[in-house]
Amino acid sequence: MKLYEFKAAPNPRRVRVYLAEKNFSIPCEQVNLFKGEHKAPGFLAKNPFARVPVLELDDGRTLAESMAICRYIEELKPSPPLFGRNREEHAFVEMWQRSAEYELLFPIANAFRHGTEFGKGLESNQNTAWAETCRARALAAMKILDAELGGRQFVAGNEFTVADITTMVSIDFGAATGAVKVPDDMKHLKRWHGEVSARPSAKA
Ligand SMILES: N[C@@H](CCC(=O)N[C@@H](CS)C(=O)NCC(=O)O)C(=O)O
Repeated sequence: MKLYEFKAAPNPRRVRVYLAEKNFSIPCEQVNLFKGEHKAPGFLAKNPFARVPVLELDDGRTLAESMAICRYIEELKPSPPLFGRNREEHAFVEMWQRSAEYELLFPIANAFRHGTEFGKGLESNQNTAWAETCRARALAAMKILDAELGGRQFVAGNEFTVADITTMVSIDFGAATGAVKVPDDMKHLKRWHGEVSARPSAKA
């Protein structure tokens, strides 16, 4: 197997953090998005959507989508379980992972792409009003997560899961790019962020 990824991008980091939690290593190849390498014919043959990460399987087939890649590895190495242990946990992890992706990661990514100087490299037609809308959506999602985390240790329950990975990577990307930052008064979200950031996998 081989993982095509880009160190500076948040979605590939989700897979890297996941692999670190699993203690599972896969050879990686960097695809530089700022140089447009994801739009070269060789890479488009692997993922016509021109996005990273992509996992190339041993038989040559390619699997795109961060969570599809993580699920594939989960079947290969079930322990420790990062998608939950039973029907109920699977469902709640799915809900919170998907909510983090849709309500946090996508708005933060768009606030970055449409509202920052660096984002111009990826978004030729920037729309700053859209960036502001996305920023407000991300802050609204953070407020909800802050309230949820007042009642439990991790995003989907009392175990660390892929829902924490997507949430942490989104928040870190928002902060690193200056697109959206967690407000200081969101104490539960900050407590949780401190804890997940202290895990060795957060360095991935
Ligand atoms: N849903 C996809 C999203 C992948 C994605 O958007 N990747 C970004 C990097 S974080 C990308 O490749 N962007 C290329 C571009 O915008 O041109 C996944 O999780 O795999």
